[in-house]
Amino acid sequence: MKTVYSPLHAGHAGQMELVTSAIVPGFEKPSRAEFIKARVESEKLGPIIGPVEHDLTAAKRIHKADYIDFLPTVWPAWKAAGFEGTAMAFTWPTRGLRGDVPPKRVDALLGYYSFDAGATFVDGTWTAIKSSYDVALTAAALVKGGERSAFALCRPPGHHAGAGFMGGYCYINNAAVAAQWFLDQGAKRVSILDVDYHHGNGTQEIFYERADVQVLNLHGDPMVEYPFFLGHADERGASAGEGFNVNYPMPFGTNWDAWNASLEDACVKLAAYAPDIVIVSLGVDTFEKDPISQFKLKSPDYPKIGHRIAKLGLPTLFVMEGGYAVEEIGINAVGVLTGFEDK
Ligand code: OKP
Ligand code: ZN
Repeated sequence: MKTVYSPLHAGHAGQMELVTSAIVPGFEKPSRAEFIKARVESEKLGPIIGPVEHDLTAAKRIHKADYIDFLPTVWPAWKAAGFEGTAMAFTWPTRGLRGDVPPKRVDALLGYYSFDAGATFVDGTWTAIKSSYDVALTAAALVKGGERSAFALCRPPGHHAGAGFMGGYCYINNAAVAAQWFLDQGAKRVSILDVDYHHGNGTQEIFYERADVQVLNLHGDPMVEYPFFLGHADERGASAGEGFNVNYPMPFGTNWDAWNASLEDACVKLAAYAPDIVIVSLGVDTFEKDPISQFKLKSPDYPKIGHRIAKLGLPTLFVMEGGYAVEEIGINAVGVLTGFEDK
C-alpha cells in the first residue's frame, strides 16, 4: 500500500491547548506524523510519495466557501492585529446569540467559525491544513486509479470539522472531502467508517441528510466524552439520509471484545450498503495508553481491525485522524494497515 505524506505538516507546531482547568502544550503535535511515517518505513508497508497540489474546489464541495476562504487569513490577521502566541477562539455564538453576523475581528471570527478552542493557529498552520488536504486527495486518486488501498497520512486531522466550522484539532474534513471527490468522479455510494475514539461530528453533519454517503461512527459516549454535543445512538440521519448515519457510542473502559462487536455490526451494515469505496477515518486513540482517551484497545488489536476491513473486499482509503500516544502511534496505525494487507 502506498502512503501519501507531506513534510509541510511540521509547521503546525508549538501551539497551546485549553483542557479542563489549564492551558498546556498541544497533544496534536508534529511527532505524531513522524512516528507513523517511521513505522511505515520500518514495516516496509510500501512507497511513500508526496502529495499533488490541488486548488480548493474539492474543499468547497462540502465546506462553506466563506469558511474555507477564512482559514488562510487567520494567521496574517492575527499578526496584523498585534496578537502573539497561539491564535485561539474564546467566544462562541451559542443559543441566544447571533450566529449569522460575522464580526470584523480575527479573534472573534475564530469563535464564529468554530465549536471549541481546539483548532488553533500558528505561523505554519494554514500550510499544514492545505498539505493535509492535498495528501487526502492524492491518496484518493490512487484508489480511484485502481489501487486496492492507499494511506493518507493526514495531519492535521479532519473529522471534527463541519461544513462551516473547525474544532478538535480539525480544519478541513479530509475524509469528507475525499468522499465527495469520489462521488464527483463517478462513484455512486461511499461509506465512511470512523474508528477514531472521538465521534466524527463534522463528518456526520456534512452527510446527515444524504443517502449517497453512509457514515458509521465508533466512539466514546458523548454523554461523558468530547465532542459531547453529537454522536448519540438515536442520530440515524434525516430526510433522504434517514438510516445512513449509524453511531456506536461506547462507555469508558471499552475493551477489544466490546469494541469489536460494534465494528462487526458496522461492517455488516457497510457491506449491506455495498458502497463503491470505503474511507476509514483512522484514529488510534482507542489505545489503552492514549493520554486523552478512555478505551482499552491493545497494540495486537489493531491488525485485527485492518483484517476485518479487508474482508469487506472493497477499495479502501485510509485517512489518518487522531491518536496521541506518540510512542505507539506508528505501531498501532501501521498495524491496521499491515493487518489489512495480510487479509
Ligand atoms: C481529535 B480527534 C479543546 C480540545 C479538547 C479535543 C480532542 C480532539 C480529538 N481544547 N480535546 O478526534 O482525535
Ligand atoms: Zn480522536
